[in-house]
Amino acid sequence: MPAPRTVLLTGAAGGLGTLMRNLLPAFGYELRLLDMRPIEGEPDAIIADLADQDAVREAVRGVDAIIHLAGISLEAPFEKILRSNIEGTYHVYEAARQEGVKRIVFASSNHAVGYTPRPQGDDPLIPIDTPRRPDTFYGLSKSFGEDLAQLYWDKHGVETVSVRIGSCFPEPTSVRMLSVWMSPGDGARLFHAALTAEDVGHTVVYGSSANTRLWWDLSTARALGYCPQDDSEPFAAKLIAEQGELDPDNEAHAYLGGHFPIDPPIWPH
Ligand code: NAI
Ligand code: 15L
Repeated sequence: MPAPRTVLLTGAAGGLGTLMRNLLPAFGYELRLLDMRPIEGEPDAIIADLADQDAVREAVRGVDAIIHLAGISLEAPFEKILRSNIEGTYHVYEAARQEGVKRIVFASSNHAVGYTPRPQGDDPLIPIDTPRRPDTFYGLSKSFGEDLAQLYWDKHGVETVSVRIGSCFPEPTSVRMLSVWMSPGDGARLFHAALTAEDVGHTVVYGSSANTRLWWDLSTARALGYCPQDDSEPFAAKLIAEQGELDPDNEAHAYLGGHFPIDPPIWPH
């Protein structure tokens, strides 16, 4: 597969989309941006809802690969998740099939496995083939996306790297995030590896930095050529002083998905 150059970035107006549209051009990509919201300073961005199948197909036409970030990024009523995350992701895959785009990087989430107990003490790291345990309708939609990716690989030869992203923000802001944080720089390195690795078929990886307090196994990401360069540990002392260590008796600290299984943050729109 020739290295992709032109890449459609869906969800480009969002938090992660904004970080990636600033970082990925340094790797040599020409980004085509799409979001349902306008993007300040980006007059050429495609403003389209993933519900509009024709608009999605037009947006995909002529690109070498897709980084699919668009969607509801927290818990929401099922009907909204269905429209943006389930039907919307189907529209992206169908457009890729119809337009001959052979590589997708799908923004899955740790919430596809959010009910998995977090490792404590000497527990082993959580493997990538741990059973799916979505913690919300949101997590369920990411589980669907991973299965959709598998179907489009097996049936149509569209390759995907599904990245179960931990928390990709400029800095970790909670003690849990010390374990699941992905620095923006490592996020860009992981997306670049996912775009350029050969013969990925459908590969599922966890998306995080090389955190000292890591909860999961990064080996499938490293096998793509991903070399994380960051670690959340420099933020640990301050966050622990403010918030305390994770409490084994607190249910909101018991699971990989943090408080999503107990008290999920709700999409505001
Ligand atoms: P965000 O909520 O900041 O951005 C999502 C973007 O998608 C928004 O700009 C929104 O307008 C757009 N969008 C939503 N529905 C759409 C639709 N139907 N059509 C077109 N555009 C639509 O979320 P964030 O943090 O940037 O996350 C991006 C992706 O990565 C999401 O799929 C999220 O589930 C996933 N993810 C992010 C994590 C993180 O730490 N930021 C962690 C795990 C997964
Ligand atoms: C996600 O999937 C969300 O999109 C993001 O906003 C964070 O809440 C992240 O998971 C997390 O688990 O911290």
